[in-house]
Amino acid sequence: MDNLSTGRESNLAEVRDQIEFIDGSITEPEKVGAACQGVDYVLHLAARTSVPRSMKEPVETNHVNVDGTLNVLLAARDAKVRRVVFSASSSVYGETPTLPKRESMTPAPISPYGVTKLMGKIYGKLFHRVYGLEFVALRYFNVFGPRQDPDSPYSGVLSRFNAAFLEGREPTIYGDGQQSRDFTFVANAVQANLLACTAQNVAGLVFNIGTGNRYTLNQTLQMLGQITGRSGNAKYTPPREGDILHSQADISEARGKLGYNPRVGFEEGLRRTWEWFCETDTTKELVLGAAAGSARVVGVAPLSSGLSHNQQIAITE
Ligand code: UD2
Repeated sequence: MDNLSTGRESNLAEVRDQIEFIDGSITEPEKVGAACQGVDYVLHLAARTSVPRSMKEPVETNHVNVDGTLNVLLAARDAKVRRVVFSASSSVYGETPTLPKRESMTPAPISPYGVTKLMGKIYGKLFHRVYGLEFVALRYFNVFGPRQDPDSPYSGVLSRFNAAFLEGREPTIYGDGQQSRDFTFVANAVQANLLACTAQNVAGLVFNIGTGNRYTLNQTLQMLGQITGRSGNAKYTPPREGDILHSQADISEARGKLGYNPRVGFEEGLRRTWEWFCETDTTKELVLGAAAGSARVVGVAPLSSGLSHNQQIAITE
């Protein structure tokens, strides 16, 4: 179930004939209720992401992330699903200076987004205690990878960097670029989700899902420059409000209790992400992968058209 507020249905092309896709939002209780019928595990990844967006629009962020999560938990409880796996966030650690972050630290979010992710976990633990609904929270550390939508100013930084490199623009860095993140390739997050469904004796617990390393934005640009063979210059602008300086996960809990083992490191993940951006490059010509085999090219928009990546995709379908 997805309301496609980010991403697009064509991302599902490879598996589209093996799944049922429900176009809907977690803010619609009837749809969530229907989606939970006959289901064993709920992987709850729906959210209004972005720290700066939540600073601007806290009410909307709260509505989706808190009210929506409550809808999911109620529907899962009523449908007697076996377990809910919730996508929490490293943003709940806030400015706590200690690195790496451990699950035992007291959360201290510094953005409305971080607060909503903390609330989701608190609600889930409550549902486990009060209603016996099995619940596991995964605190992701900056997940990135192919298909991440680069088109919003609120998109994840690596999707924006990749898009800028592809289009020959200088990426924007908020601050001095010395802030660091434990960038986590999406395949690692998928692995964590699957393990969290079936691991024994973990209901009610929260786990950091990262790699245990961290890279600054400046280092990231340099690596992307090496991978792409293109210039890694950037435009520096003032830091964003609510931005955390450094983030790095201690993943020993997830290793020990879930059997989590991040197999794709940062550099390899960055390389795969860049390859995906190149394969789906709509700025020069349309290279439709096998995954989008049913799409029909009806026109090609050059970069000079000023159309966004999304609009360019739209004219191919
Ligand atoms: C937070 C969470 C992350 C996830 C995400 C969802 C932390 C540490 N991480 O990610 O786990 O929940 O929220 O939205 O709280 N930046 C630039 N240029 C750009 C875009 C971003 O310099 O074009 C900077 C930004 O100011 C920040 C860093 O890159 O310092 C990462 O930003 P982001 O929006 O990708 O993710 P972040 O860390 O807010």
